Amino acid sequence: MIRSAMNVVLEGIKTAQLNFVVGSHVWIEDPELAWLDAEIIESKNQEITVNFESGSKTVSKSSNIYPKDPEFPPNGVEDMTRLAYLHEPGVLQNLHIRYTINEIYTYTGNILIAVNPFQRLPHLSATSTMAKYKGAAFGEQSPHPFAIASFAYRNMINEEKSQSILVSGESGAGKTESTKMLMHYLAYLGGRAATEGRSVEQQVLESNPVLEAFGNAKTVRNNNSSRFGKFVEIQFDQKGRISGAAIRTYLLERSRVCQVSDPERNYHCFYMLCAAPKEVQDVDKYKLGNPRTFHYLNQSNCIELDGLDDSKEYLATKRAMEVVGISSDEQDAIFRIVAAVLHLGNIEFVKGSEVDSSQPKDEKSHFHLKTAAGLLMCDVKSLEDSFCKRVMVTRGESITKLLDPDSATLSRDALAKIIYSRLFDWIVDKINNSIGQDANSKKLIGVLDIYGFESFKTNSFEQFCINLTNEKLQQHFNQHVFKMEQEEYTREEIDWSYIEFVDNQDVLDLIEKKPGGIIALLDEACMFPRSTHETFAEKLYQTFKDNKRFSKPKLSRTGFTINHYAGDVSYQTDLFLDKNKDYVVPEHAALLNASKCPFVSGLFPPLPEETIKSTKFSSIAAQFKQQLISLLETLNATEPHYIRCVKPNNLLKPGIFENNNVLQQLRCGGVMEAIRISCAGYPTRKSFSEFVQRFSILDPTVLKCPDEVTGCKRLLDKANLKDYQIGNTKVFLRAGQMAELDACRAEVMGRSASIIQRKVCMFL
Ligand code: AD9
Ligand code: MG
Repeated sequence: MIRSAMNVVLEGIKTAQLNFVVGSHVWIEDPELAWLDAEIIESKNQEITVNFESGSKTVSKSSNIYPKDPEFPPNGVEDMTRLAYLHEPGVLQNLHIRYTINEIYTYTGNILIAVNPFQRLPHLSATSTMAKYKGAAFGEQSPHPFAIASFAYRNMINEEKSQSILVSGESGAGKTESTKMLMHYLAYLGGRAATEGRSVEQQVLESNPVLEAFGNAKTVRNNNSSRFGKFVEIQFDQKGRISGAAIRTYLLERSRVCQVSDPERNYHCFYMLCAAPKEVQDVDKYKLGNPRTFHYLNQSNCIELDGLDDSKEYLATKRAMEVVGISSDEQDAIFRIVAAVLHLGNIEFVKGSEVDSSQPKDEKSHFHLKTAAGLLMCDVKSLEDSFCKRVMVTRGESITKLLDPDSATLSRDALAKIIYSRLFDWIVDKINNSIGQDANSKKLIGVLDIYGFESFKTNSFEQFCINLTNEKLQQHFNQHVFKMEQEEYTREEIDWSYIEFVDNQDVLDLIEKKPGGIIALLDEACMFPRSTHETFAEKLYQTFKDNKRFSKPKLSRTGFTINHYAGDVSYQTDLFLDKNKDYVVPEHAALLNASKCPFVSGLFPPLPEETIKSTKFSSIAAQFKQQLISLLETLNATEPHYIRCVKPNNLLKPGIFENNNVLQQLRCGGVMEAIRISCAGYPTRKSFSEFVQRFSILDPTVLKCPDEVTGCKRLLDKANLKDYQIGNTKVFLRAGQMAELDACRAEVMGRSASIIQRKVCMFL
C-alpha cells in the first residue's frame, strides 16, 4: 500500500509522548557539528536546560532534543536497526564511532553503507577475506560488499532469480572502488580454473582499467572521477560460472574533451599517451610531446597527479586493451585518434580575407591541421573547410556560408567532442563483443555504478539528467525498502496494513511526463529555430506556476528550481537547448566517413540522405530517458541490493569525519528515507531474550517466567506501553517506545525523574 498521505497515518505516532529524565544524556542540534551530546540538568514546561561536555550550558525547546542511548555500545553496532534509538544523531554517532576504528561498512537492514577510508585497508580486500564470506549467511560476518555479492550470488543460484547491486553516492564517495570489489568477488565466486586462452571473468575485470583510461578524469571532487554511468551485467551458466557480460554506459561528459577548468584534468588517456615510454616511440609517431603544449590540456595547470605514473598507466592500459580483445592495430588507431584530438585543439583561427570568414592563424596552426588530417587520414583541405565553411541547401540551391573565427573554433570543438564520444562508444561495443553475451543465460547479476545526486553552485543540463536518474532510482529504492519491511512483518506475522510513505512520482511527472513535462517542453523548444533559453524558461514558468515541486529562483531571470527528494536544486537554462541537441555537423560526418582509415570511417557510417536534409534534431534528454526506462525495466526484473557510499570529508583525507557533510549524503542517498519508512512502522525490534535481559530490572520476576513472550508482555505492561507488537521471535516497538522503557528503567535505577513531553521520532 503506497499512498502519499503519510502525515495522516502517522498522526497517532506524532502525538506519542516521551519522558526526559534529569541526568540523562541527549542530542542537541548544533549548526556546525550537526549534533552534540549534552546532559539534562533542568526542565520546565517545554524548556530544557542542558550542560555540554565543554562546561557551557544552554536552554532548548524539547522539540529540538533527542534522547541518547545510555547503553550505546562502545564500538557501535553493525546494523543501524539494532540501535535502541533510531534517529539521525544515533545513525551518525554509529557511523562515526565505527569509522574511527576503521570499520567502514555498516548495515541499515539490508542496505550497506560504505564510508570512504581514503587509505588502503588491505585486509578488506584480501583473498582470505573473500574466502570468509563465501558460503557465509548474510549477517554472519561483518558488513562488507563481499557479503552483499555473496548474498546476491546465492540468491541467484538458489532462487533462479537475477540480482542487481546498486552502488550510489556522490562523486569521490567510493562507488567505483566498491564496484570493482564486487566484480572481483563475483569473478572469485563464478570464475573457473585457468583454461586455454583468456577467461571471461578476466576480460570483465580488465574492462575496468580500459574504461577508466578513456572515461575517467581528475576533478576537484575525485582524482579518478568516472565521467559516465555504468551498468555491468554479468551472466552465469547453469553451474553458476561466469559465461558472459554486457556493459552499458550512460552520458559520457563530452564537454571535458575541449574544456578543462583548473585544477582538473582532461581524460586520463591524453596524459598517458603524451607520457608513453620512449621505447614505444608513440610520442614521435603521433607528433606529441609535452602535454603543456596542447590547448585541450593546458587550460588547467594540473598535468601530473601525485601517485600516478602516466607512463606506466599507458602500458597497463594497452595490456588491459589486449586482454579485452582490442588488437594492436585497433590500439594504434585508437591512440592515433586521441592524438588527433589534441592536435585539433591547437588549431587557432583568425579573420580571413573575406568578410566574416576565417582561416588557420599561423604556421603552427597549419602544422596541427596537417598533423590532425594525417592522423585521421582525411583530406587536409576538407578538414579546414569543415571548420571554416558551411554548405546550406535552400530550395534546391546550395549556398556556401563562411564562418567567422569564433564559429570556426566552436566547429573545431564540436568535431573533437563527437570523435571522442564515438571512440568511447566503440571501445564499449568492442569490449561487449569480445567478452561475448551468453544468450542462454537466465541468471544475471547487474552492478550499477552511477553518479549520485548533484547540487552545485551552477547546475546545468548534465545535473538535470543526473538528478532525474536519482529520482528514478529513489522511487525504485523506496518501493523496495517498503517491500522488505512488509516481508519482515509478514514473517513475524504482525499487522502492517497502515504503513505508508510519500512517493516521489510527482517530481518524475514534472520532469518526464509526456506531453507537458520539462523534457517534452525542452524538446519542443529545440525544434523551433527561434527558441532561446529565455523563451524556454518563460514557457516553464507559465506551465508549472502552480506546481509544488517547481519554482522560479528569486535572483534569476531564466533559471528554475526543482524540489527534489534530496532537496532544492536550481538549474541554469542557458545551455539546455544546445546541450540537448545530438547533432553531428554533416560536413564533419562526410569528412570522416571518407577517411582512408577504416577505423575512423567506421565510427562515422554514411548518413541516410533524408537525415542530412532534415532539420529534425535528436534529443539527448529523450534518448537518456529511454535508456533509464530500459535500465529500470532490467532492474525491476531483478532482486536489488543497495550499497550507499559516503564521502566523510571533502579533503579526500583519511580519519576526518564531517557530521553535516555525511548527514547530507545520507539524506540524498535515501538512507534517512529508508529509516523514515521503517519509523512509520515498528523501527525498533529486539529479540525476546534481548528484551527481557535489558528490562528485567522493571520486574525481576520475569526472569522466572516459563516463556519469554509472557515475560516481554509483562514488562511492556509495567511500562504502560500500548500499540507495540509481539512477533514470532521479536518485540516490535513504535518510534520512541524504547526511550520510554529506558526512562522507566532509569527511574527504577534511582534517578529523579522530571517529565517533559515531546514529539518522538525526528523522521516523522
Ligand atoms: V565519481 O562519482 O566516479 O567521481 P566514485 O566512483 O564514487 O566517484 P571512487 O570509487 O573513484 O569514487 O573513489 C574515490 C577515491 O577514494 C579512490 O580513488 C580511492 O583513492 C578512495 N577510495 C574509495 N574507496 C576506497 C576503499 N574501499 N579503499 C581505499 C578508497 N580507498
Ligand atoms: Mg566512479
